[in-house]
Amino acid sequence: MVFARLQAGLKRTRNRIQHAMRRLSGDRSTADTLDALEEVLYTADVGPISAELLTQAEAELKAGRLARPGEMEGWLRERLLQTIQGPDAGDPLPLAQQAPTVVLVVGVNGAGKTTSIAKLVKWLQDRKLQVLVAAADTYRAAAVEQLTIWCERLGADLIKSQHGADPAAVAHDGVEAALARGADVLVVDTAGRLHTQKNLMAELEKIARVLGRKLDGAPHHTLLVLDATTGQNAIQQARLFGQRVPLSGVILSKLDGTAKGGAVISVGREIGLPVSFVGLGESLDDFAVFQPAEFVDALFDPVDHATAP
Ligand SMILES: Nc1nc2c(ncn2[C@@H]2O[C@H](COP(=O)(O)OP(=O)(O)OP(=O)(O)O)[C@@H](O)[C@H]2O)c(=O)[nH]1
Ligand SMILES: [Mg+2]
Repeated sequence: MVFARLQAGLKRTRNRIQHAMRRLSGDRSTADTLDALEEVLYTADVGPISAELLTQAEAELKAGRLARPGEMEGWLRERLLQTIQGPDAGDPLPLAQQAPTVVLVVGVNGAGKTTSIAKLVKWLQDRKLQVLVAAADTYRAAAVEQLTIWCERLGADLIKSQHGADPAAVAHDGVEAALARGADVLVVDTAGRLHTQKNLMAELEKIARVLGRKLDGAPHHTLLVLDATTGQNAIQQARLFGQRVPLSGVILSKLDGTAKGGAVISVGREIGLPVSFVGLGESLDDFAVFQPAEFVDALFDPVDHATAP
C-alpha cells in the first residue's frame, strides 16, 4: 500500500524518466545512448552524480556492454541503489535508551515541517508510542493554531506558549512535560527560517542547546524537512542547516508534487544525510519510511520493455 502511494506520488517523475528511457532502447550509437541517458538523469534531477554515471556508462558502452535494450535501465537502477542513502538498518528513528526521545524538526519556510510532524506523530502512534508535541514556532499565531488542530485530531498533547514567546522556553517546557507525563517521544516544531537570517539561525542553536541541557543527548534526532520541489537547492539547504545544528536525517516532503524526485539521490550522496521519511501528499497517511529499493522501483516501474533481472 505504501508502495502504491510512492508510485502515485512519483508519477510525474516516472513519466518523464520513461519518456527519456524510450530513447535508450534499440540500436543506437554510443553518443546517442549517452545523450539519452543524460536526458534521463537531467529529467529526474539526479544532480552532481550524473556526470560520474555518464562517465561510467561511457566506459561500459565502449567495452561493448549495456548495448541491448533494457540493459542500460537495469544498470542505472543498480547504480542508483548503490548511491541512495536510506535510514540506517531501515530504522529511521531509533529510540533513545531512556525516554523521552527528542526529535527536533527544522527547515526553511513552508518546507512542510508542521504537516510532516503531524504525519510523524501518527507514524509513532501507530507504533504504540506516546507522543508529545511542542509548538516552538511562536512567531505566527496561525502556526500554533495549525499544530493545535493536528494534535486534536491525533489525540496528542501539545505544549504551547503565547504568541511571541521564546521558542527555546517552549522546547524546555516540552522536555519537562514529556518527562513528567512519561511520554516516549517529544517532537519539537520550529519556525521556518533561511540560513541568511542570522538571529533565527542562532535561535535554532539555542533551542538545540536548551534541549540538551534539559535532557542528556537531546535532541536525539534533528530532522531537516526538504521540499522535494526545490530540486538541487535542497543540497545547499542541508549544508547550511547542518552548519548550525547536527542533522540526523531528512524528511523529503511533497515528492508527490514534483517531476524532479531525483533530488533525494543527491542529498544523501552530497551531504551524507540519510533520507528518513518521505511526504507524498497532504493527508496523515501520505508518509512513508524511505526505502531506496522501493524508491528506485517506483521511479522505473512499470516498464514497457524487458529489464535485466
Ligand atoms: N502535496 C503535498 N503538500 C504538502 C506535503 N507536505 C506539506 N504540504 C503542504 O505544504 C504547505 C506547507 O506545509 P507546512 O507543514 O505548513 O510547512 P511548514 O514548513 O511548517 O511552514 P512554516 O511553518 O510556515 O515554515 C501546506 O499547504 C501543506 O499542506 C506533501 O508531502 N505533499
Ligand atoms: Mg510550520
